Amino acid sequence: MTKMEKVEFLTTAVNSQGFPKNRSYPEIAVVGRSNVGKSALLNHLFKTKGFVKTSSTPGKTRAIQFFLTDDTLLFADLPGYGYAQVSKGEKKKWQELIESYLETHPSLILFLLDCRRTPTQEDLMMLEWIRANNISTLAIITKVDKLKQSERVKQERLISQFLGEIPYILYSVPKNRGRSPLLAQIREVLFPCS
Ligand SMILES: Nc1nc2c(ncn2[C@@H]2O[C@H](COP(=O)(O)OP(=O)(O)OP(=O)(O)O)[C@@H](O)[C@H]2O)c(=O)[nH]1
Ligand SMILES: [Mg+2]
Repeated sequence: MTKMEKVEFLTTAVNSQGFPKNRSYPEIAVVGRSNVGKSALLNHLFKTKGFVKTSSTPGKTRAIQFFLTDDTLLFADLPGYGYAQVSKGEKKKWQELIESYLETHPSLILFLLDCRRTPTQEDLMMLEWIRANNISTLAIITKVDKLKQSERVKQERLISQFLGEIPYILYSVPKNRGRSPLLAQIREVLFPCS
């Protein structure tokens, strides 16, 4: 179920008309600010390199990419918010796209936060939206390889205070950290009886 033995790219959506027609699978939405590591996390989870597009240029993912794994689970890689270098009109379009997707109520949200950063106003808006809509959420603190132990502990405390009751996992793609606990959590939330 969460073996990640088969990974298929399903479709790209720039608006709600582009969402997959078959919505009978449990869906996992990957959200967070631009450059936080959403696409890299999915490649790591899928054990695919370069399959999900990652970028050193923030704000590159301007659409939602949908993936189906093991014929059972749908992943949505959402565009990142908070990228300053885009026009107001474009920002509004992305925001509408993210909102229209989240309103379809995915089964689980993976809410990514960069370990080096203080959560922003937009992260707070996301958190409040998650609470208001009561959707199962797992936070992922990304890029933990980028901080020394002492700094990491400090940042973990700050971010966990921000998250409150929401559970979180520390993640690093190059150190191969966080993948197994994340898969275990996904199983527990989405397939509790299996
Ligand atoms: N050191 C390190 N770098 C990472 C990690 N995860 C992601 N990155 C790097 O961070 C950059 C951004 O990663 P992406 O996965 O493209 O970020 P994104 O959240 O998908 O960005 P948008 O699609 O623009 O919203 C890339 O250069 C990744 O290689 C990590 O765990 N450790
Ligand atoms: Mg991306």
